[in-house]
Amino acid sequence: MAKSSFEYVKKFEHDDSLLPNTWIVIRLDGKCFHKFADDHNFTKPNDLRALKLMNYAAYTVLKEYSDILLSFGQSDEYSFVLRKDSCLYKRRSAKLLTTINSKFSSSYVFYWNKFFEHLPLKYPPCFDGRIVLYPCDENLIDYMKWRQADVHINNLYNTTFWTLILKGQLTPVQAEKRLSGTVSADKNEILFQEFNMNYNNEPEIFKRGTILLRKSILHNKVNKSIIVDVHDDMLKDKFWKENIYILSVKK
Ligand code: DGT
Ligand code: MG
Ligand code: MG
Ligand code: MG
Ligand code: MG
Repeated sequence: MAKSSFEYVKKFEHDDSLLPNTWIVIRLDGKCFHKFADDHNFTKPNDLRALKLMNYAAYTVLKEYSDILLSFGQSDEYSFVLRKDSCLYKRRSAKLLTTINSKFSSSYVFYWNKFFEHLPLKYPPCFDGRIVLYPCDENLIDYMKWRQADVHINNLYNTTFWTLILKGQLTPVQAEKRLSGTVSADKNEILFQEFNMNYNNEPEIFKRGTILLRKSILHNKVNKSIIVDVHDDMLKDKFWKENIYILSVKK
């Protein structure tokens, strides 16, 4: 069939393929989830249903895209790490970001009721997304450590803040004042001395977020790859020593 005279418009599209042989990290984050959490009565500071829904939406993404080796989620965000040599969508940036975001977002809505049974979804949530490239393993590992360190800092603050309000009868303004200028050790002390709470005993999913990774298991004498969720400490070298194979898995 002859080309139409309109076809020249295709030349206006630009090549957005990502640099070869670099780690591709795609991070999604809920838009205005401060409000979304309030509108859907998420428990404070952590809502287990919401975290599990995020994990499940990410799981559907990993199931679909075998090039994702590892992912990490906390609060309203999820990061997906694609293999360095991935040729998925010819490494086209927009295609990767939009399809993965779309798969995640629609799964979040599709599986809402699986986790929030009788609570209706009041409006369609929205997630932003970005792609960051990391040239070496060290940068990628530091990225993962950075996101997990963020959970720790936020969760210790939020746990102490909401304990002061819910159990200590402080107003949010008073709680904020009480915590201003405090370091981690001070917050641990407040929880322990005033509320008999040992922060170390808080659920791992709250303190560390969730890592989704692929593990090979023997099933009926056949090697099978499964996706598992763990809450390990990525800030410790032990995690990377034990799991470094994830980064070098051959296609
Ligand atoms: P953004 O990302 O700039 O559009 O704005 P937000 O509001 O999404 O801010 P962000 O992403 O920095 O922080 C995540 C918000 O999500 C945080 O303010 C509280 C809310 N959130 C996330 N997980 C939970 C939860 O388990 N329980 C409650 N109550 N709120 C949560
Ligand atoms: Mg944000
Ligand atoms: Mg957000
Ligand atoms: Mg966020
Ligand atoms: Mg099409």
